[in-house]
Amino acid sequence: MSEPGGGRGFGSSVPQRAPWSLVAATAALCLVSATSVWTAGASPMSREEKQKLGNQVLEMFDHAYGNYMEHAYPADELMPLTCRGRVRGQEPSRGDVDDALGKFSLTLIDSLDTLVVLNKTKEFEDAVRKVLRDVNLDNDVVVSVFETNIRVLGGLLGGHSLAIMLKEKGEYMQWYNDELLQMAKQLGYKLLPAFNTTSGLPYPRINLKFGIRKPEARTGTETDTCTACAGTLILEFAALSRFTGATIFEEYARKALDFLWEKRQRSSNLVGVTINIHTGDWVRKDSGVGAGIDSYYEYLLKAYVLLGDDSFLERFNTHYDAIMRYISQPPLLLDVHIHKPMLNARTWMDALLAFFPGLQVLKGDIRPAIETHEMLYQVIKKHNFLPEAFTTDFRVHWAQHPLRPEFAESTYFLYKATGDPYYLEVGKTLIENLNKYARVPCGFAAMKDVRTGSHEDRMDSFFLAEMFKYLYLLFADKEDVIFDIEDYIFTTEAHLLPLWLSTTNQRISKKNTTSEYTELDDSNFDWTCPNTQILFPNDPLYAQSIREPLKNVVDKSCPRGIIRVEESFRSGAKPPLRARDFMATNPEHLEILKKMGVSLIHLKDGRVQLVQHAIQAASSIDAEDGLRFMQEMIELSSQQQKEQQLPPRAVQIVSHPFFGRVVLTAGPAQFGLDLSKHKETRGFVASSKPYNGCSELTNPEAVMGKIALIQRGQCMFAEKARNIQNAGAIGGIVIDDNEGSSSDTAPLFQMAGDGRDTDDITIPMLFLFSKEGSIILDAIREYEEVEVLLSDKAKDRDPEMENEEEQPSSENDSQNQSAEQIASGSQEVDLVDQEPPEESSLNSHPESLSPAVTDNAASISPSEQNFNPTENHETTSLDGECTDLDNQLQEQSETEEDSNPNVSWGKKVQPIDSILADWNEDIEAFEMMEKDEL
Ligand code: DMJ
Repeated sequence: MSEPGGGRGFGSSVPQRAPWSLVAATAALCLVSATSVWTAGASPMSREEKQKLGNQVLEMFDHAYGNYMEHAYPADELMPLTCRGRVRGQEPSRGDVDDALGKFSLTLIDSLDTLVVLNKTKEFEDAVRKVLRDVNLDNDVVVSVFETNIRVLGGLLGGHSLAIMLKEKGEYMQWYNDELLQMAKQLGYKLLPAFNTTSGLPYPRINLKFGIRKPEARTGTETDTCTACAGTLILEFAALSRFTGATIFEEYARKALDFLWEKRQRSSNLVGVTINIHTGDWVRKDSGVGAGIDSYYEYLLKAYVLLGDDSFLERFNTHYDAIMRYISQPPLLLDVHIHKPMLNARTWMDALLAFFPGLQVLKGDIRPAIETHEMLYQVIKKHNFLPEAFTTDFRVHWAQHPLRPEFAESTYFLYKATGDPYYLEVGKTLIENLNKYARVPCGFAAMKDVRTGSHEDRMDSFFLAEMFKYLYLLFADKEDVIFDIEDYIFTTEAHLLPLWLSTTNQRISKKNTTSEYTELDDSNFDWTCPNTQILFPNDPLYAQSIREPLKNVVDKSCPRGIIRVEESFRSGAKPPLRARDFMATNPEHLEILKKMGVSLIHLKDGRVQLVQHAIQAASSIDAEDGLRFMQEMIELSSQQQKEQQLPPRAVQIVSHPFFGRVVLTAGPAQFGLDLSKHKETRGFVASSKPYNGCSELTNPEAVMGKIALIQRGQCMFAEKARNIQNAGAIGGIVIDDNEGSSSDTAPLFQMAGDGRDTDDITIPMLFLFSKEGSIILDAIREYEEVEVLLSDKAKDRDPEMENEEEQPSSENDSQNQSAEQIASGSQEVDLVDQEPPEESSLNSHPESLSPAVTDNAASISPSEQNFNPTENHETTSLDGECTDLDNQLQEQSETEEDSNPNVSWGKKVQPIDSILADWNEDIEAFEMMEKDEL
């Protein structure tokens, strides 16, 4: 084994023509000199302030890690709202998301190298001992191969890398004898059976104890996997091979990569999102840089950096060229079809693509990195966090945010590349938002809905593995980290692997499939990490000058079609037809439709269906206009649909020790006080008697002036509301009687009236699923007096209290003070009013996406015809079956109380198969994100 730090370069395989490739090793190296050339722009941040922010990150990490260790360990993850461990099988299943959990103390392993980066060497030593003592890798549990590789194998290898570094320094870890590496090897062998396919692509899941296929394994029947799932193994597997000398791991990972490369779409050089692991056929042919593909690209470039193997760079550059040609529309990155790469596959972006600017820095392509990062930052400024998906005109498409680190990662790399203090300010905002909106007494909670500020009982392990590393390193000077970070490369989970591995145990036979297809010349290297002098030719304001034109890109966004309209106006050409202007009775419009390949089908029931066949368009420009028109039509219709729905509401616990920190997602009512129009209602809670609220209350004195808690069931919602209102309650919260139900696992719905006039109900009523409701009930048991705020969006806490709580006066204070102690400083919370949410739509669950549009045509066409736009494929009938989505919605409305036809999201909606097909594509994409990548 080479000496750490002994072989910083790439070994002899690095070509002479790329002397700069040494600086490509990490992004930090890429533009080191840029820091010193910076002279103006955003005000520089003082060393003191950077240190203060660094200390704040340390305190936040302690809060997250300390609560995990105290309340969750040895469970895989912390549930920060209920303050306990998430143990698979003991909580309601969240579906594929749970495949990351293998009963192997995931968060502890994922946090190992973070402890060293954050200079917590003593804690690292303790943590390693715990892993060696407690962690069992032989559980009868089916886990995701991808997640287990990046989080657990990567975590063990990152821990090992830093353990040997510390041991060599001579102070800590003197007892360490490669035990983490032995565990990593054991895990590596456990994952190998997944590769037993003819293609060499791994099965997506494996049973840690029984492997694949055997009946006991309960897995091995899958046929598809995502590209990132099959293509994100090489760093960990190669490191394992090189650390141990067992070449099989690197060989298997290379074989999977070789197969993906072979299968790329040859004319576009793009890959799809999902591939059949047996046949190699693309199952999903859309292609972007976010969910499902992201880290495949990342690993090609980083494999080159770590292993010094040209073929990886060649492949990366070939793909990168295609990405920049088809997917990159700065500042946007939009999915396309691999066979028709000029056509966008969707009109929204997902949050996972936020890692891409960081990768572009490593590549050395700074301009588009700055542009995309700036766009993402503006979305964050609007919603405090990056929603899981947002549209091209920056509306929230999927409102969840599980504290993902990708944006922090890109911010760190851009700062290293540009030295522009603007990126420090960005990091500061991220820290503030995390403390303000995600911090709860027992850790940090994911956002269930960035618009309402409501929480989810979830703190994913990647939050500790990645977020704190990148934030800490952003503010750290070289001397703040006890080793040289530039000797390591970050895996996709931010685990650290030493660059000296490039020259160790290079016994793998390399099959260079690349040159069969790509003619290599110097241009293949053109983009990669050029010299800093070329990037910043004496222009210290480089980054700022790129951001400037994008200053208001989000606030003043106009749909892309509008840009085209303006362009055509300037050029004198006729502007393309906009969906909102379309009238089915206007012959000129019908003519334009025809040119765009869009046909109009009059259905028997009087409705009209739109179908586009790009091939029938008069020209490729008309085909593009047609596609845009169809997309606009879908968006317009769904937007109108959403506008008819009530958005979710928030129940915020404001009394001690919560002080507004815990926010629960609540369903609204179609009757009673409308919280979006009125001020929020605040009050102490009291359980009604009878608890179901179905008859006159026997404890009016207890609920008088309070917010009554009532159990769901046995009578109509409106009846419950009348009974508690008559008893003097100022509001009501209906708690689901279905034990274990949660808005994590069930689509939210709105409570309907009882078919009678409900104007007499004047108090606000909200609905909580059982799990969210029990957080309030538990709080009553523990603290007796529990005060809540019912509103349309969680409100800020009192700024004074916030200062006391979140700006620790010294590092020691901050690290020793528990959140509860901090919070108990003030009982009086003066809540600040906020603007109502900007979107009136609700999509906190993919299932709640409203699928159809049919009743809204009046605003589009005076003829009150209904439109059924479909994208680019044939559709013949409107009478398609309801999809699962509709069935789920339907189910939600079939309870005894909610018999009103308007009760559940989208129930008013008439299903149309072609619209559903489009929405289903979105939903599938979301599901895939959950399934394959967290
Ligand atoms: C992490 O587990 C990894 O970064 C992965 O590649 C994608 N997403 C999550 C965090 O969002």
